[in-house]
Amino acid sequence: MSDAGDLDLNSLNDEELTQQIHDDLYDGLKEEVEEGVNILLKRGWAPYKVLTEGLVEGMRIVGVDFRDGILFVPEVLLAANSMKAGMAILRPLLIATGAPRLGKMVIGTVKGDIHDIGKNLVAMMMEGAGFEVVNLGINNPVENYLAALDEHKPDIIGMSALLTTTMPYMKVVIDTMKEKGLRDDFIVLVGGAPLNEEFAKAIGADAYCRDAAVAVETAKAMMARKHNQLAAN
Ligand code: B1M
Repeated sequence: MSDAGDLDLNSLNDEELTQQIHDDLYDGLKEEVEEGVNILLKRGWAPYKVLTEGLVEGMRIVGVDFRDGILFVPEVLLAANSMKAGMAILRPLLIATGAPRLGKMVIGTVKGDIHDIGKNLVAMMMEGAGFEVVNLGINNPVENYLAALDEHKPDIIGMSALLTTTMPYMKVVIDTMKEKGLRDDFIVLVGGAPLNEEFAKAIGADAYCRDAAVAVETAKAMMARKHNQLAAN
């Protein structure tokens, strides 16, 4: 999409640089994406603004061209790696808030699905908001979730799915929790591009989270409700 060549990223204004980060992400130019992120941070941009306006928007554009058959898996993998490199710079900044511990969450991408950028972003934002997060990674069968619930005793279980073929697996996890009498012990939050509120309701989740910011707000609200209920009993 772009010819990054010997372009001096420092010479670009904020708008041009943001655009250039989108192009470099699209082209899978990891080092250029890292440099762009660092420059915006040095210019005083908040880490969350760099994340949403630089990286997430860049990946949205990649997604459109992937859908339309303009980009293919190898190129999208390079873009994903560049995005992850940018996220790695932002992660400590988003997490270092010193916020008090609000609760614990176990999160993972469901079985059959290897998309992890969105899930990792949710994990990062939750940590930044003061939640302890246990990240189970990708391709998790129900057994992984159950083992993590047993081992880590979280307040919240989060599941991510990016494919229409893998999202039904969330119901397998919730149904298994019900069978084992565990469902009501945990707040179940679900997210991922193909989901919506109706789906979350239909499978018996507590809430659908459109994005990472909504996940944080929903988790906070549900934890407050849980504490109020405990206090009332
Ligand atoms: Co894939 N892929 N992909 N892919 N990929 C999509 C999802 C797709 C929509 C692309 C398209 O056609 N437009 C399409 C799915 C179509 C469908 O099911 N209807 C698709 C496909 C088809 C595939 C393959 C089948 C392609 C193939 O092999 N032929 C294959 C499947 C592999 C598998 O999983 N078994 C595949 C592979 C890949 C790559 C490996 C190349 C790569 C993943 C790399 C990685 O993740 N490490 C990849 C990518 C990068 C994408 C797109 C382009 C970008 C996804 C992403 O990272 N978005 C994606 C297109 C798209 O989504 N528009 C696409 C950025 C991220 C920040 O957003 O993940 O939505 P998102 O997360 C958001 C929210 O959804 C929410 O918060 C996040 C942050 O705000 N959220 C949660 C997510 N999880 C949450 C969990 C929560 C709460 C909120 O818990 C509480």
